[in-house]
Amino acid sequence: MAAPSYAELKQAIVDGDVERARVLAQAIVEDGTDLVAAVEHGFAAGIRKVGDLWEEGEYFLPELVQGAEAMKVAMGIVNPAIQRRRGGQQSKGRVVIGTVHGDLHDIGKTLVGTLLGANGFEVFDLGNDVPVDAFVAKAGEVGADIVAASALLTTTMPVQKSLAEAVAAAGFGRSTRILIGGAPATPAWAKEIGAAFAENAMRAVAVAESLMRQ
Ligand code: B12
Repeated sequence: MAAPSYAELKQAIVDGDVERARVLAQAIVEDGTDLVAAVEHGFAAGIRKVGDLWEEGEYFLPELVQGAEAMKVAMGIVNPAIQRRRGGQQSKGRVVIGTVHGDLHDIGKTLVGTLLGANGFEVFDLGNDVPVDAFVAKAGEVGADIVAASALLTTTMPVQKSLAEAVAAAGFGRSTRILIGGAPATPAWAKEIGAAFAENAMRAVAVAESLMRQ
């Protein structure tokens, strides 16, 4: 199979074609493609397009769910390969990441975890609908430098605040920083709850690196 183009990767997600997404993801893992670029310009561009089509009323729930499923399958193949390629590279820091309790949106969070991992962070991804206690327990267990929390619903944003409070109260031996994101989160909200903020996965890497320097 010739190396898939970014446009083909994007289209598989827009079409919600799970099988095609699987085949293309396997192909780029095997042919040595730059996986981070392929995720950003291919698969992630596809899911952003699906989001736009949904907002414009062109796509309905079945297409949305199907696009999300194709994205999940692709990332399930690409993510471990990114980690493997990183190999024994020294860790820039430990990040515990998840989507907060009550919130099932995990695509953006997974992208953030992927890019952090690809850029030298050790990432512990707890998935979605993660209770505050589970974040805190994992952060304590692995000695997290950063706890990163995603929320896509205005109704679940307050859980980011509860998490920031719980991490502060946990009394870890060193300062563990909170990093938040997700469509409704803003710099003002982050400031209010004492967290750092990044609006997308690329910025999350830069912000995490600057948190490690502080
Ligand atoms: C896909 C999707 C779904 C899928 C989720 C599939 C999945 N596995 O994630 C499904 C169909 C399941 C779904 C369900 C629902 N959804 Co929905 N969904 C979306 C949609 C269209 C796209 C989200 C997405 O994946 N975007 C692509 C990713 C790449 O972008 P992102 O998530 O924003 O992430 C980027 C940044 O925000 C940031 N980021 C994200 N997380 C983090 C974390 C950190 C630490 C950092 C630093 C950065 C960061 O970086 C990411 C990468 O660049 C959005 C609309 C939208 N445009 O956002 C609605 C949206 C979020 N959903 C919405 C709603 C209402 C729902 C439902 C309640 C619908 C319903 N009535 O059942 C349910 C909620 C279920 C639940 N309890 O969570 C609303 C939320 C409105 C609100 N203000 O609260 C939105 C905004 C749609 C709308 N306009 O009405 N949804």
